[in-house]
Amino acid sequence: MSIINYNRTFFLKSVSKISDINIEYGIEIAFIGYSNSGKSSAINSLTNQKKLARCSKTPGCTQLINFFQVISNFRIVDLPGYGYAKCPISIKLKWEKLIYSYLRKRKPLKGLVFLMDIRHPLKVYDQYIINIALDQNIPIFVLLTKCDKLTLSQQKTQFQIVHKKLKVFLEEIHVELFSSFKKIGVKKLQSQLSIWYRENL
Ligand SMILES: Nc1nc2c(ncn2[C@@H]2O[C@H](COP(=O)(O)OP(=O)(O)OP(=O)(O)O)[C@@H](O)[C@H]2O)c(=O)[nH]1
Ligand SMILES: [Mg+2]
Repeated sequence: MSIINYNRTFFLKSVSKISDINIEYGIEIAFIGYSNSGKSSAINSLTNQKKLARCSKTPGCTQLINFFQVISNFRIVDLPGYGYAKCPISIKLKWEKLIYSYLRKRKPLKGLVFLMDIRHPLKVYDQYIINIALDQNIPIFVLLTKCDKLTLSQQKTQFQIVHKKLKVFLEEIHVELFSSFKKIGVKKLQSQLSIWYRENL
């Protein structure tokens, strides 16, 4: 099976409310995870671009959903990260509402790339998101990000812990080690997105 060319992906729009999306056709894959988990970096690696999705060392309180177009009826979506401690509670609540309503209501959404820092997997919010995805029958592809921060044997241990825990909830689980810095797992991510795209055509 040929992989889609992701290199020509471009920024489409940002919205702060679901009702502003205004695109109801095509197929969408969203990147979700804690703030600072590496979502924007993963999108840049996927698309082989340096600054498509902005990456920051200091996670912020932005609450925008960013849409990128891969090809005419295929989009990737950078969801605002959750759990950033320094944001006021009012902003956190708004985030939750935005993310939850996106996951619950978004018809073109056909898959979630679920990112967790390999050093801190399966935190409280992660479990909420998994439950919503299960509830809505949205398939999940798990990336254990920043794996370059651990030794190979630590990576293996973390992988096994996550795999074992997720097996309890998910019938079909895909967990991959991922590093945007070392370009680990990028091909697997590209293949999975291509599979989801074709399955939903
Ligand atoms: N070591 C290492 N650091 C990474 C990797 N990917 C991202 N980072 C760093 O982690 C920080 C956060 O990365 P982002 O891609 O901005 O994370 P994000 O999930 O988009 O964050 P928010 O937009 O705040 O939700 C940045 O300082 C990145 O340089 C990786 O593969 N390895
Ligand atoms: Mg980001």
